[in-house]
Amino acid sequence: MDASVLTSRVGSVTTVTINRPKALNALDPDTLHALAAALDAVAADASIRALIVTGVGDRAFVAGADIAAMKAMAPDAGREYCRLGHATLARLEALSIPVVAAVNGAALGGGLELALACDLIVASERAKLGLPEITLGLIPGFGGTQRLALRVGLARARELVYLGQMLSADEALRLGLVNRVVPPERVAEDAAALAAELASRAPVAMRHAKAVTGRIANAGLADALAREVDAFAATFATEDRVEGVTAFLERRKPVWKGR
Ligand code: CO8
Repeated sequence: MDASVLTSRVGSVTTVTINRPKALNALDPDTLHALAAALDAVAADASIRALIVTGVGDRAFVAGADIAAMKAMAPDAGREYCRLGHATLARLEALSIPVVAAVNGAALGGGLELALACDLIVASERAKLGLPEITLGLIPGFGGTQRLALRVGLARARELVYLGQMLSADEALRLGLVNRVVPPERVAEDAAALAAELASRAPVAMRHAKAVTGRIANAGLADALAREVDAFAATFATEDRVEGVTAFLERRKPVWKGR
């Protein structure tokens, strides 16, 4: 079986690629574990100066948490899956080097949440971005309720979380959700050029720049993320979550019961 997370390196820039093309790179628990291990290896190597996170293929960066896996899960397993996502993205956010998300296609739900834990986002013109969890009877559970508002402000974040809308890359650029939008065939190259530029800066200054800008942006984040786990788990325990996930897999509209 192919590894679900691939790591490659050019000079002092490492790229971590989510590799589950059949599920549009959805982050099932095994893939989250593999991602965490890849991030630990990056953290342990002081010669790496910048990281790129991307997805394999040209359809998806990451299409979210794994909806098929969620269908079979009891509420406690849903809470554990949510915690695993939080722990993995906390490792990503804790890296001392700058991280570029190369969003080569759909970045939805847990996929956008992965990109939001990166410092800068380069997106394909064809990318779709959003937090559609509410259309499954859920709320974002990999940090999106907090990190989206930190990027684009509360009013915009609420609109996206409440409606579950998908944005085009240009709309995401207008909101300040992504830093750059480029033609699909240039995503990898432009992300690599940006990462190489970041890697060329003074390493100690870069480390402090990241830590201090993160501090002002992320004050109170850990407590808020813990609350997100509880809120996500509450939605995961509803009949509506089972209906929402089943309806997605059956390609039909869900019928909500409000319980
Ligand atoms: N999980 C598992 N499989 C998926 C996912 C996913 N998130 N997204 C797509 N797939 C699968 C499809 O089921 C399909 O499989 P198959 O070929 O076996 O039928 C295959 O990938 C291709 O998908 P589509 O046929 O739907 O491709 P389209 O090009 O028509 O559409 C989209 C692409 C727009 C990306 C569409 O697939 C889509 O809307 N995907 C779901 C997006 C979504 O709702 N993501 C949010 C998921 S919930 C989430 O992320 C919660 C995060 C917190 C979780 C906390 C832990 C529980």
